[in-house]
Amino acid sequence: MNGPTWHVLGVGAIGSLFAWRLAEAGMRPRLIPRHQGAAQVNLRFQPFASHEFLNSTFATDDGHTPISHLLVTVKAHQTQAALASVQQRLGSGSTLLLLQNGMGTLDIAQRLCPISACLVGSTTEGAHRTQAKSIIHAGVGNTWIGALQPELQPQARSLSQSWQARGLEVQYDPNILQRLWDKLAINCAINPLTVIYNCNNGQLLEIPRALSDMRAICCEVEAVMAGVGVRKPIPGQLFELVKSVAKRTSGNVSSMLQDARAGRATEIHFITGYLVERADTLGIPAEQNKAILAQLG
Ligand code: KPL
Repeated sequence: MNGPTWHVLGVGAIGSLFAWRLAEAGMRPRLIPRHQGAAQVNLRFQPFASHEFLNSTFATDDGHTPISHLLVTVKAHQTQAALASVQQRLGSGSTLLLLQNGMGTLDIAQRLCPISACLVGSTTEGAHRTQAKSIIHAGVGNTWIGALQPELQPQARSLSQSWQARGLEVQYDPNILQRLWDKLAINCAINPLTVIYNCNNGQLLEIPRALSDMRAICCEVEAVMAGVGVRKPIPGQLFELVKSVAKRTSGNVSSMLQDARAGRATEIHFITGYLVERADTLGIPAEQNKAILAQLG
């Protein structure tokens, strides 16, 4: 049994990692590359803690078949254009799973695909792509799936169960909003700092100024999360979470640093920008995050 065909929109590091896992689970994903072209693409993976590289060939999208299951892993700022390009092929029976950094893309998906089911996920897996286009799985993390609309929660639960049954390591989280905010906090406190200090995630823990910036960012995010009502403020808890992710993904080049080094647009407006917007709405000062947004935005 192959199960449903998953189309993967966004074949960066995380999209490729999940496409690879779906393929290993026998699910034959179809990749939707930015530019239509070859009928298949070859990807080269280095599994976590391995020196070996594995090669895999993936079928690409044919550009017209209706899409029943869509994994959205494009950069947050590419969501609008990427979804608009497949919108006509999504219907009332389609399921979208957004697995992206940042917040605000669910609103875009619901606006563009109002009759499809939009589920959300959060992952702390660390992966990056080298110049030679190899995907390096540099840090093992966790992946949660859920839904922000109560009526879609059973669908999110059954999706994670069916992926688990195929050996994929994902979990259903009935409180996915908390996970999304935790991930936003992680991205606010790690990604921009790796750009400012031009270092891998783990090196942030060794640079005293970076560490104190990280603490300040976490305090501000904690205050906003409390204001939004998603996390009871236990002082220092978020800082510990962020440090543990930086340690677990220490060898990884954050996605924002990969983008900055390649001269591409970054997700700063969907990460720090989103946080600052919420802080302003709630009247919470977020000076450290505002300074970062001014520097990198
Ligand atoms: O999400 C990430 C990213 O790089 O975007 C982390 C978890 C920080 C891993 O690098």
